[in-house]
Amino acid sequence: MKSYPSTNLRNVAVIGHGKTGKTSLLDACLFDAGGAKRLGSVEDKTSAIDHEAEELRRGMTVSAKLVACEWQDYKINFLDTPGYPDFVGDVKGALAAADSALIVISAPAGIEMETERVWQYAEEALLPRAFFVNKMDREQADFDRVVEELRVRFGTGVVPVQIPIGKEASFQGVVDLLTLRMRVMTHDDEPQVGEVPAYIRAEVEAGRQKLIESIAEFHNELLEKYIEGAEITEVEAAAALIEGIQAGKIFPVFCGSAKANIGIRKLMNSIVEYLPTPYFKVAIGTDPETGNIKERRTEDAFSAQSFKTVVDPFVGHLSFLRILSGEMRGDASYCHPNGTDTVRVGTLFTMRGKQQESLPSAAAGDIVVTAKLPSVRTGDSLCDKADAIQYEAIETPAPMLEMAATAEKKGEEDKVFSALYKQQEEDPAIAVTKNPETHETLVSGIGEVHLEILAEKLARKFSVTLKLGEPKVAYRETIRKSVKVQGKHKKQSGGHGQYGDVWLELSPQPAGEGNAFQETIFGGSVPRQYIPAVEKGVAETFAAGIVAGYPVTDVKVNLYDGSYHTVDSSEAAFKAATAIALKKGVMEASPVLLEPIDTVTVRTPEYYMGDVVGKLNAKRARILGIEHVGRDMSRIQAEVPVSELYRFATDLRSLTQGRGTYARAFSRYEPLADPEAKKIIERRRSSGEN
Ligand SMILES: Nc1nc2c(ncn2[C@@H]2O[C@H](COP(=O)(O)OP(=O)(O)OP(=O)(O)O)[C@@H](O)[C@H]2O)c(=O)[nH]1
Ligand SMILES: [Mg+2]
Repeated sequence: MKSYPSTNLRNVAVIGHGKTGKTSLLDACLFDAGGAKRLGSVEDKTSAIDHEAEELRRGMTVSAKLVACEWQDYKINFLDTPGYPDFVGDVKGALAAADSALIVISAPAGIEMETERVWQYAEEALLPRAFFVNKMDREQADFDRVVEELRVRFGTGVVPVQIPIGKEASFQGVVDLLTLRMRVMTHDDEPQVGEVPAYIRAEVEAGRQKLIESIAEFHNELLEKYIEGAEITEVEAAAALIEGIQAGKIFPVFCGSAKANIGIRKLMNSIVEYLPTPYFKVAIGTDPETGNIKERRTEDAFSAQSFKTVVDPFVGHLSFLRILSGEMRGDASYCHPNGTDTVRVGTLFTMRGKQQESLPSAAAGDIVVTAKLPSVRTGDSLCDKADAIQYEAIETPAPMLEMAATAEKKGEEDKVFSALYKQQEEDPAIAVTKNPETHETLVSGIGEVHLEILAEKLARKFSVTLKLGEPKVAYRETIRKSVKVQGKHKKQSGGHGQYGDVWLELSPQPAGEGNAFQETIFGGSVPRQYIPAVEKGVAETFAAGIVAGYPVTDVKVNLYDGSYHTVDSSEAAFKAATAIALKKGVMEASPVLLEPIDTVTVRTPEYYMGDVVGKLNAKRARILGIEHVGRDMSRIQAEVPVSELYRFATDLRSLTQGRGTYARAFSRYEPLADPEAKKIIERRRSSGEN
């Protein structure tokens, strides 16, 4: 593909609720732009974009794609994104790389759960936004109703710039309200392009009038002219419209049908005309040496940021880069301020969904793909050596669901975990940690589908089977009162005997202090050389646990008396005696189980706040506070036992129509009351682990 100058580029993130037809829309764009020989279909599994096995199996996008379309003398870099909320990481990456967002709406369904959420992400990314009302060919498609809904939810800046001709089965084309040109599909599939016919002229005129009114509302000069009744030319209206869109005040609405390939060419024309070029973008970063703020413009030295990484044993390591300034060339070396290395870039590519195509070079504002840069992670910067700049990392969503990871096949642990780390490079929303207390490897992600697909990807790409299960809770044991106990280990029948005898005083330490060991032996009742063995015995017995096999904590042990035998005493005998004393002592000292408690911060629409609080209460939570944040959101702070938090992500999603999110952090340990404590002790005993 040839390279396009910055002014002739458009970078558009295509976002929206699942199944609204984002991928189908881009299949149609690709076909109309000559980038695909036939019109791909998600339904028939012939999409040029959704092609990964996990996508074909489910009929949904799980990973963002670059879909470059050459349209007239422009290149539109579309970024297709998943609608399913577990893949929000890819949506945010795409928004970071784009200059505008196209929000796809299903005409029969109108605004859905994710519509509001993606709108908010695009708003936070300060991107101009436009709507595409898709599926106009479907029953119950009602353009006017959808527009009304959008205006109620997102304000009067939402303005249709097209109107549909016909609807449902008879939907046949769209009229552009500014140019007053239309394009309709006729029965023999030959498009008819031209002036608006007489029978819809009145409707079109009314739509145009409304459009001009709306544009004028956001443009003082035009408003004056409008009030005076002066004529507003098409050029004036278009200029004001573009200004309003780019300022994030006007949100144009387009419509069509991806499946019937109607309205798609007009959409691409409008994208070229109305949506921003990257030419004027000013990127802000810092000097990696001094940390001072730096600005970059199109003509400055080269800089780029990676917004997505693909790791695949067949395709290799692909980095998706957004060029923020200067020109990028293939076969060149660039500075990589996030690492210590200089990276050597090979061929530059663009992608039409799954298909790669090489590029001779790429201008500022373009989106390119490079292979074999394993040190470059998502969010990293690349730049000219002479004038280095580093951009702020791209936000990764906080994981909400944590599961224990093991290998299905014994002995494959290393293979599974190394595959897991590789996949994490591709998907930074996955976190892999090790719990030092339970010795489990934990994998966290956004939700169940996210982790399910992770396991499927590991199987397909690395031929390993990852097993996911409920993580063990890291309970602990402690005591409530002080006791004195004796432990005596004595075997003296025949041969070399064993003899160890200790008196220990166990007492509770303040919570969180940990264990302590002390000796106050007087007169050598336990000889010096055996004291380290006693201390070691304490550490080992406490680590293995006594009541239910969980580590004993916050206990002070004082070795204050004992006895020995000149021949039969040994380190091993004193260790054994210590274990006997502790097992008896802890059981006598009012032992309790401690459970970990997390502080949880939930964000939910206010409307669902009551249900969420109810759910938290059922999970033995202590509500610390409820605050009003933003327009209609609540923030709930609570302390919740870790054992109750498993699958909370799933509960929260179903309670809040997918709009609630939460973050958690370890707070402290707290005594666990019966009957929970009894249940855990029973479970542990019956599993034979203790
Ligand atoms: N009738 C009709 N069906 C459509 C249209 N566009 C898409 N579909 C169908 O809607 C379903 C979902 O389409 P996709 O393109 O996969 O939707 P998506 O928004 O990419 O979905 P996710 O990737 O899951 O977010 C498929 O069965 C499409 O065939 C349309 O304009 N008209
Ligand atoms: Mg899709």
